[in-house]
Amino acid sequence: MPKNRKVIITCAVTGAIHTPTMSDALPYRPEDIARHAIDAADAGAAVLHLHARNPIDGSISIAPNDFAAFLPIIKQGTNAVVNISTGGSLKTSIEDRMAPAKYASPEMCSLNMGSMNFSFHPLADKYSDWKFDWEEDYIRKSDTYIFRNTFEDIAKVARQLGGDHKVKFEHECYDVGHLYNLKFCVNSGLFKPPIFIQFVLGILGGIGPDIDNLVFMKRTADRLFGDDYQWSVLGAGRAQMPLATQGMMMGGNVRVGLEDSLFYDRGELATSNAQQVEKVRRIAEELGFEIASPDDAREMLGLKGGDRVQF
Ligand code: KMH
Ligand code: ZN
Repeated sequence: MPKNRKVIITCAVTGAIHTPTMSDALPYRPEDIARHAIDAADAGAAVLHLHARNPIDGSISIAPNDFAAFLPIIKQGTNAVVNISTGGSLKTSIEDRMAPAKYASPEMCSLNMGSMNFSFHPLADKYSDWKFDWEEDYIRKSDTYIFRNTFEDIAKVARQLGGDHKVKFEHECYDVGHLYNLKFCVNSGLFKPPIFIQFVLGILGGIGPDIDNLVFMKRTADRLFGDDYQWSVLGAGRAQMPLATQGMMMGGNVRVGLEDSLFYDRGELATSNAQQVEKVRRIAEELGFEIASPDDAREMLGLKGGDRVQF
């Protein structure tokens, strides 16, 4: 009997897009980030994609201290792979964005594969009563943000985190051009197979969340990387579950979590990260796939191991 294909579920727990006003479920205190992460892992997430927040007002933080407040709790509570964002702020340098990962030396980090507009300003008009002062400005002004990820930035991350810390990257590709950027970097010797690509669909500034676009991204990646890559897909907002489902049927892995969508179903907010993981797991199992354990993910992605992190 052939074995069922294993699907890696990544859960992105809090991110840097949504704000506390948008959902009471969005975790920002360290104990809440840790609990959401552990519950998501218990529900089937093999990889936890993590950002930090200011514990008082939920604003975006890339301070290593704010990561240090939850990473040891997560390590105690689960064997899941920890993936730390290097894209956690749209306003700071790559050096600052790498600081949490340099402190923690995790098994994985995100690495964004091109500079782009990255905006969520249309969300601002949906809310009037903001919980914290920083939120409205942050959301409204995102129409001015340029998410800087130059070739030089990418090479710095590759050398310092990939080289020194043996981190494996979640290469976040928001458009087809980012796949070509990645190919250039692979040809330059910055990254070794198996590479792990996250197709990111539905961010304003990137490619739209259509199935045709997922097919286009996948075909392009097949042409560029052949068998030397693994892939996953995240659809922002309401595209999350449909694209995850389509992605699994096309041979991919999936990412869910409140970072990418606050919803459980159309018009219904999710109550937790674990709830989204449970849903995508149910869909995967109904489709006949097995869920990859953290150790399966380590083998599939060629990770250094949970005993080689620094937190
Ligand atoms: N929220 C994602 C669309 C990162 O952390 O490096 C973008 C993201 C970036 O995950
Ligand atoms: Zn992220």
